[in-house]
Amino acid sequence: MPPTQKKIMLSAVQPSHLLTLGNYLGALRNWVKLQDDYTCLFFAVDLHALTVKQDPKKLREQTYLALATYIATGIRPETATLFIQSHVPEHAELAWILNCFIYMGELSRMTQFKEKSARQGQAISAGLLTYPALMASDILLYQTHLVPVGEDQKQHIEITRDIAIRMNHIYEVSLFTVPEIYTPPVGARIMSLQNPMCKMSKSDPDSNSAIYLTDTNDQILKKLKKAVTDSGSEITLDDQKPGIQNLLQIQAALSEKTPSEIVSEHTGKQYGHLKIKTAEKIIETIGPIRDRTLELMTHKDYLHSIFQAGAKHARERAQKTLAHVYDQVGLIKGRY
Ligand code: ATP
Ligand code: LTN
Repeated sequence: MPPTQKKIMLSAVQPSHLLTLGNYLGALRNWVKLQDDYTCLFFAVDLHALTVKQDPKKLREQTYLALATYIATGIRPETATLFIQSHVPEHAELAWILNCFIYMGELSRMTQFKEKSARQGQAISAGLLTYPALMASDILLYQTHLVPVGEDQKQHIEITRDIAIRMNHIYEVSLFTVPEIYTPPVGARIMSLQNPMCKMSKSDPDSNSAIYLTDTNDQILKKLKKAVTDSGSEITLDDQKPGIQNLLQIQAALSEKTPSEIVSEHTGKQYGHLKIKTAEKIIETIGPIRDRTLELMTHKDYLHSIFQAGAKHARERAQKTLAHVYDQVGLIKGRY
């Protein structure tokens, strides 16, 4: 299909820590798989990362690292637009408008807000609450058709759709395309290696809970060996064994097989065997991505040139939507 006729696909990751195997299976590798069928925009949401406490130096480094990881996993910078959220000021500008069309009740019901604010104690930033308005802005600015994300982001895509429909209805004009979500059949929710009832999360303070995409082979093997499993010793598809289900999901996702096929491959084997095999599979996939990411991190000028060009291109698109929205809501034309 000629590039101009392709639909828009867009997604992003927060550079709030090192990227994880969950980010890879739930998001990044699906971007790679789908990239040829869409006009793609992928970015690092550094403004979103600020909703929880960040070390400025680390945030900068992690932002480079996120972009480097996108390229290392196979996103082609020649065809996809890669950029950093804060380099396109229209994201924050549209977010303000959207904030005026989202209800407090909707925001406070978000699972991510409830979970993250519970961890913050007294000091819960307003940004954590209004996070979905900025995310909706990220998506709606580009008239996006498809958003490939992990399962935990379903609620945020739903609220984005609701705002788009609401504003299109209020102004009786098509301000925004209503986006669809894509979640993968396997790997949409990888669980923590230390607590298989919780999602693997890059900001989990226990570094044994997650495989980072920059982990060495040795670290991967050690983390898998330490992974919390369940009582019993038989490898079966059983919801009462969440630790084992998680390892089966990871292996299935990495080998493009179903979890039951993985179970058959382990008939008569013990948990320890499953852990080693899972580690080997992770190393096989993550190893080359890690090496390429670290190599790209030694070429920051190259990375810089990619995300500078990406921001310029993204802004051209974003400005069109923002100008239309400003006009429709009744703001006097200024700089546009
Ligand atoms: P944080 O801990 O900072 O909230 P995170 O690890 O949850 O970070 P995000 O930046 O919020 O990661 O998510 C980036 C993308 O990765 C999203 O599409 C999200 O759905 C996906 N994702 C995150 N964690 C997982 C997981 N455990 N399994 C599958 N997909 C995941
Ligand atoms: N909230 C997302 C990250 C994110 C995003 C986006 C994903 C911010 N803006 C736009 C897809 C599209 C998360 O994964 N926590």
